[in-house]
Amino acid sequence: MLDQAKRKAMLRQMILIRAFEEKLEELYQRKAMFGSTHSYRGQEAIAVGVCSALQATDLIASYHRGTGHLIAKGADLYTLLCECMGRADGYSKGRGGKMHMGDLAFGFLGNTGTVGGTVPTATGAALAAKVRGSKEVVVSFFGDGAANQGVVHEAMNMAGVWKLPVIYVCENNQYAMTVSLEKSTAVKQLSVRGQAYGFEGKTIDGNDVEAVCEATQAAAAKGRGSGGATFLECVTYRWDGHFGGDPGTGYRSKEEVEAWKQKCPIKKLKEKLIQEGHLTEQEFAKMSADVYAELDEVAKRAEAAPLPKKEVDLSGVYAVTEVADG
Ligand SMILES: Cc1ncc(C[n+]2csc(CCOP(=O)(O)OP(=O)(O)O)c2C)c(N)n1
Ligand SMILES: [Mg+2]
Repeated sequence: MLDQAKRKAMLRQMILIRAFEEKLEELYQRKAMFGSTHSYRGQEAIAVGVCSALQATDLIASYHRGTGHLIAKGADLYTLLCECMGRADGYSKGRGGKMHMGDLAFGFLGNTGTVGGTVPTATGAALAAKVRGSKEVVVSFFGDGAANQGVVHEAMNMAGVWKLPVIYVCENNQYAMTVSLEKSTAVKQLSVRGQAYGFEGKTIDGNDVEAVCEATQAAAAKGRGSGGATFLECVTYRWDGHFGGDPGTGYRSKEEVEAWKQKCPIKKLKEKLIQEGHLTEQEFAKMSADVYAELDEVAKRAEAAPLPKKEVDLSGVYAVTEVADG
């Protein structure tokens, strides 16, 4: 059982991630974003549950729907928002946008728009951790669509053979763009993908932040041990369209979306805490109001931040190295 302070911190962080996505949507609508948005609303329990089970030195790798992972792992909100808005103070100096960031200072290996692209990166980092004899664990976040990419299978096979300390967190939000899981995948549970490569695969409720945290704690303890990899299929739903310009209709019914909204991860934990007497409606309202107000302040600062200068376009792209002759 998680302690009450931790449960409340998880609730606050889920609200923060939701508020952040809503802020991005607002910025996108008034063309203040650099590139597109890929909302994480509805999936917050996965980023928060997983990252709250990790240590600061553990690493994560993410994908296009990645702002929740960044926030949960400890990104600075101002630097993150600046990057989303193409500002010079962003994690990639405003040159990458929300899909292309990385900062090892808080264990963030990076994200990319190439579906499945960071799964081998995470697996390689797990191999490095094993070779160095460190006790780091690496989490690889990806979607149900990515689970069908070739590189994902190649990486998982290596992790199985070499017993690497990696946790594959597959966020099964039921769709890859407009394609439902049942149209793209013959198996009912993606967790069998773990068993196929010789390690444990589990399907869990991805909207239950405590269940996600506990499953990750167990997988991390095993990885540190190094009993090898784990595949966690977290079943969830994306509330919004695939990206900012997609109304999310046409390929799914209103009833389906509504039914999943009833299983809101924030509502789930909030109601549990209230029922158990650890939280009141007033405390929850204050927590939410504080988070939204904090984010408004950060957004004001980010909007006033400078754009990148042309002269620094290539900085950080090339490294000067000594190359031996011959
Ligand atoms: C290699 C590659 N193929 C196709 C695309 C186009 N694309 C972008 S997102 C996406 C769907 C990914 O679905 P999933 O992995 O389930 O993640 P979700 O968007 O649902 O979070 C596709 C096909 C891409 N960006 N990269
Ligand atoms: Mg998906």
